Amino acid sequence: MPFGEVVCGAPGSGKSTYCYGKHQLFTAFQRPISIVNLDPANDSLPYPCAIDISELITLHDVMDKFGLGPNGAMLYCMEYLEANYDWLEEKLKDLGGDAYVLFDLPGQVELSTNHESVKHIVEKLTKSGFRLAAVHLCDAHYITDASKYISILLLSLRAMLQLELPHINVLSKIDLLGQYGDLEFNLDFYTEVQDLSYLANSLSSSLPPRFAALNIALISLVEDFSLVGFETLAVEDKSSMLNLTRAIDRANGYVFIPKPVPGNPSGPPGTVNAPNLPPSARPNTYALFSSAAGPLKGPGAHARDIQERWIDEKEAYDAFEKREWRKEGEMIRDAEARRKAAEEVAKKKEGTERQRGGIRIRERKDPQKDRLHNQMDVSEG
Ligand SMILES: Nc1nc2c(ncn2[C@@H]2O[C@H](COP(=O)(O)OP(=O)(O)O)[C@@H](O)[C@H]2O)c(=O)[nH]1
Ligand SMILES: [Mg+2]
Repeated sequence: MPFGEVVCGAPGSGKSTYCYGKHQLFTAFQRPISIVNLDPANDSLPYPCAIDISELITLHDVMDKFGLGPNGAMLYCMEYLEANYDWLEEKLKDLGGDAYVLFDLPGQVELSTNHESVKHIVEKLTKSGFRLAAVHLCDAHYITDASKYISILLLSLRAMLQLELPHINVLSKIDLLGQYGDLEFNLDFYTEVQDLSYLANSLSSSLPPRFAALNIALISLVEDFSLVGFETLAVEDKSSMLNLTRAIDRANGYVFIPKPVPGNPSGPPGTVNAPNLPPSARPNTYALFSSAAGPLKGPGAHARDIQERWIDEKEAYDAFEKREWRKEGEMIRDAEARRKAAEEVAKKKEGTERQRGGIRIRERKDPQKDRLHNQMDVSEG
């Protein structure tokens, strides 16, 4: 059963970097992963790409051929991909039934908010058996300004309603947030989208008074849907990537698939085999569902920890991590030196043994000669 993520968000929000980071993380964990580049304007891809839309169509070709600008050409490319979905389907089949696929989308927001082609492609993928989640990246610095925050809330909400997938909104580049000065509220206010009426004051101070009613209307629109919340991401931080991965695994259902255990096809340790019972009565189901639906635990799982790590105590944490990396580097260097020294000793020992073995062979070589020697000794004596 193939799983996947539709990675969308504005240009520069970090989509391609996230795909590359996830590829590195999953490769280290030996989890399957393939990346499909669906951005025909992506000239230099940072990640190893399994399927590249530029084999089908490129932005430059469309611009040259039809005299379109970059935005029009991008819409044409997506419509062309939709019309030639068979091409994508064939290539995806080659990745196998257990593939985990990241779809790196172009940055034009209208593709995931109002244009229909991406929506139709996603529908076709879902029909063909893909379990997908949308991962919508928004640059975290937008939360430093109330009106920009409202605009990313609306954008995220619109993408959720348009794509109709399990949806994870992400504040990306959270490691840079400390650079933009103090936040008006704690980070969890923004990630959990708490009582937005607190923003009304900030909004009315930065906009003319005639917008006050509109601001209130926008705020209550977001609150009425009560759909938007944010995870956070600093792509180079392992625990941040792991927390996001757990949230996405829950959204697309990957967490419900027991991990294969080498040599044990019946499942992970402790699995009780009861295939004849209905699914809801199988003894493993409760454990599986309660761990999948329970709260996320571990370092950096809560917005308070993230605020401490990246905003309040960033310098102290950075210095601590540097010290830990240095220690780890020294340990690796020491271990390498010890390994080399042990190799040298083993080599020397092997050399001496070979020498000794050679003497023994010479000693044993000619017993007849020895007997003659002995006889000569006896006769001389
Ligand atoms: N500091 C920081 N920079 C990031 C992060 N993610 C992406 N970037 C940078 O943001 C820029 C745009 O990223 P890119 O992946 O090309 O964005 P895309 O247009 O959405 O694909 C690049 O310079 C990345 O190095 C992050 O988590 N932290
Ligand atoms: Mg990109």
